[in-house]
Amino acid sequence: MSNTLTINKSKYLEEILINLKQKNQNQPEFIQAAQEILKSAEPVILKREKEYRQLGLLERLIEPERVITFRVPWVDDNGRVQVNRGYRVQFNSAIGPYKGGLRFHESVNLSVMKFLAFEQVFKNALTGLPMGGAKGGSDFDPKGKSDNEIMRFCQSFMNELQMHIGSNVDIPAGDIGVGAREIGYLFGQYKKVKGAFEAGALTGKGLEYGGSLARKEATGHGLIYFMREMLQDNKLDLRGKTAVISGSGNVAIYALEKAVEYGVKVIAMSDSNGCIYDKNGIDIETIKLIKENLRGRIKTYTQHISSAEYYENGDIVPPLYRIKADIVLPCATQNDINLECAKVIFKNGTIAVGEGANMPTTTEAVNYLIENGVLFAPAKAANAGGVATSCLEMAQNSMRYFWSYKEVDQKLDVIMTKIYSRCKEAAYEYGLENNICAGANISSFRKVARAMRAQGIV
Ligand code: NDP
Ligand code: 2IT
Repeated sequence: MSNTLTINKSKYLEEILINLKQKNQNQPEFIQAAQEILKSAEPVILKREKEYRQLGLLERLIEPERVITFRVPWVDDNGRVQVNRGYRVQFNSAIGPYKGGLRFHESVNLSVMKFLAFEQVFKNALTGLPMGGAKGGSDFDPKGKSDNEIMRFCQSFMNELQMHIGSNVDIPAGDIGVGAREIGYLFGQYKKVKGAFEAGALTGKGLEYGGSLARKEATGHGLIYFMREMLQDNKLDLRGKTAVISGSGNVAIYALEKAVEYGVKVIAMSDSNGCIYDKNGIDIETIKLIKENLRGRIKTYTQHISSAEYYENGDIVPPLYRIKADIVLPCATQNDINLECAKVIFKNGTIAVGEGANMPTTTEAVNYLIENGVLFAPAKAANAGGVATSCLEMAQNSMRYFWSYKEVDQKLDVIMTKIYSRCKEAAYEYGLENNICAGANISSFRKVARAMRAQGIV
């Protein structure tokens, strides 16, 4: 079975990769994401090298259409002025208005924003729905802030962002640190400043004011639908398998929920401090109580469930990845699974890794896992259910109507199933058989490239 590329080299691509590194020297995450797509797309690029060069296609593909950074001043509960940096990277609008989440986390910088926006371009293309790619956010740290501080921050952030978004322009949603509460405050301020109820300008809204049923669950549930397809295709079944999930936020919680529904025993979950292990299987209601209601830390799970143990992070391999499980679902943040982790995961006999988070696995670790025959579901395909359901939310907003939970969920299932087939077919077409990662990159690259070619040099 051939899982790696053995092809001629594209001179054009080689020049672009050098240029990418030179021009973005302090942006390691962006270089990593761009290199991965471009290298995977090499067989496609080779076929059309001359034409792409004439069109400057790759030069344009790796340069965001627009990068906006702005000051976000706000006043904390002690009356002190705080200043954060806000971003919106509008990367590519070849197949639709810009679309992508907002991240509030202290680690946010231009490199992180650009990598996420770049990934979003290709993820959105894979959904088959009309969305370009963007990402935004701030280096604001929401941990320990009061509701009023969160509200004042969101209002200040939106005072600037509103100039750059709109239902046909750019449609933000949530990501790390931005959930229902933040979207509510952001939408309220957008409505006030615009003087209009433009529901389709933000997604992930509350159900009372234009949100979609099943959006909250969509990324995690979609991940499990994708894993179901991948396993079935390899004559395997989710039922009876064990799993560990990194993170305990929106994506992780709903991956847990759907995994349990499919008969998977999830034995460990984590946050940025450490992980809990529960040999009886993690209790979803306790996790929801701790994370969604109390906004607490995962270690408090052991106060509710006596069979559980807590392990603090410390080693290069977080304790979560040392736990033996059939399935590993990284649902926290980027570059969580490094090569060392990948080696432990393989040694533990894991059969499949599914990326709920964006780029949670380093390039070396992805290559190692695929080369060693671990089934690998890449983020831009496996976690696309969130943004796809955001698009369903926009569709409902345009219709001024809403679908039932079942209707949205069924559409999500169909979308995830189709994404898997697209990846699989593209991989086969290029002789890469089970390499779903390469298939996802090739399929989405082709679609974006075709749309850019059709629209001329813009
Ligand atoms: P949340 O804010 O709801 O949860 C994030 C979780 O990841 C928390 O458990 C958090 O732990 C953990 N985490 C965050 N940063 C780090 C870090 N530096 N190291 C270790 N753990 C960390 O975010 P989401 O669940 O929405 O997002 C999780 C991932 O999924 C992200 O990569 C996001 O881009 C991706 N994603 C999200 C989608 C969505 O619809 N929300 C859609 C597609 C992808 P702690 O509380 O300790 O910080
Ligand atoms: O990374 C992602 O796909 C998201 N954070 C969701 C984006 C969206 O617009 O729903």
